[in-house]
Amino acid sequence: MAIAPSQEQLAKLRIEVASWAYGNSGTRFRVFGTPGTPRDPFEKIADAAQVHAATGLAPTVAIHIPWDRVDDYDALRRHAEDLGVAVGTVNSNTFQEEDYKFGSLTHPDARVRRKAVDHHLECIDIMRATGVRDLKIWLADGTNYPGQDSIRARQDRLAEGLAAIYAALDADQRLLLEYKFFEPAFYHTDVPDWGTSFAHTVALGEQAKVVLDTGHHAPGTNIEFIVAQLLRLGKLGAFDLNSRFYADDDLIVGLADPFQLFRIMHELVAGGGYGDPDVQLVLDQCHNIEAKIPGQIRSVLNVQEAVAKVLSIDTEALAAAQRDCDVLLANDILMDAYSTDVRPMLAELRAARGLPEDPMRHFLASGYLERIADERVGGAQASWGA
Ligand code: PSV
Ligand code: MN
Ligand code: MN
Repeated sequence: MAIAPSQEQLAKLRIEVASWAYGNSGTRFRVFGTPGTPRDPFEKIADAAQVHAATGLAPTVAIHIPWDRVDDYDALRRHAEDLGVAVGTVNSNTFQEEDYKFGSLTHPDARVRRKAVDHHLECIDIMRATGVRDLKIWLADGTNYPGQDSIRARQDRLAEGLAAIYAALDADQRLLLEYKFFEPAFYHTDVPDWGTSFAHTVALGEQAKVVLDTGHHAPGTNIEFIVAQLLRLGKLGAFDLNSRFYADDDLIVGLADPFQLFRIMHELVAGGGYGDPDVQLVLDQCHNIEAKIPGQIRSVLNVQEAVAKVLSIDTEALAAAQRDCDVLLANDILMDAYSTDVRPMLAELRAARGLPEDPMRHFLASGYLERIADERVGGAQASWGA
């Protein structure tokens, strides 16, 4: 009942990886080090390029400012290009400075708000220097206690700050606003849900879109519904992909709930977002205990498998079953595609494109991990936050 997707369809997949996935990360209990961890943004990009070389799926690398601040952004851009990749989304950061204790764009003090806007203007300059289209904004802003600040006034300040940032964009650049339901603020968050992000991005204009991070929803949320809705509204700019068991766990995409990933990708394909460069797929993950580059390879392959399963859905038969209100048949058609072992077809696709048929084995046998462990001794290892 499942169909065989064309290689052309399968080959449209592009997944952006994020520089912070290659640095050390952990929990508030402990950050574990790994031999060979990058010491600077150049080394992070070198590691990310390995993921693309092994899979052909990850041609761009998101950066994070200030973690990836360098003196010469043109050099960073050239370095990426020399390694066969490009710099991707620029992520701002207004959550690690003392000034931002009570908020950034929403802060009651105009001086702090100005500082937060200026940080985004710096990010836009970096986008120009690196040839990047997208600015992604995730704010840690919120309050911990009822009455701490005016929820409504904070929305007004947020709208004002976002408008100032939006006004600085070039015509071919985009502002992507990410939402998250809680943490680090616990009583209220200033951009907690897709509705809030949608409202602000609509007010800003066409160049503003919503980022959907799969880990940023309450348990039980039907994320694929949000995907369908934002695509219909023309406002889904990007995904941050990861897995969660409890909250913002940032685990390997597709490992906690592969069926959810399939359902999300189904709505992406059904809504016309698959293969559309305006709907970016990005990994926002941290590898606390597993090896980072293999963790990233596994992640992009998980997304590829989910997409291949979705492309195996017999959409005509599904539409007919839906028209007939044949509940069980419709579900059967979907589940048949989900149960398809797509690994052989993906190995064929890779072979046809001159890629290793087994990217993970190929990478592990390449000696890259041993080489960086030898070479990158001394110096501070990069970590989530530096
Ligand atoms: C914090 O929750 C976060 O994980 C957001 O998802 C951002 O996308 C990411 O950090 C990088 O700033
Ligand atoms: Mn995210
Ligand atoms: Mn997150």
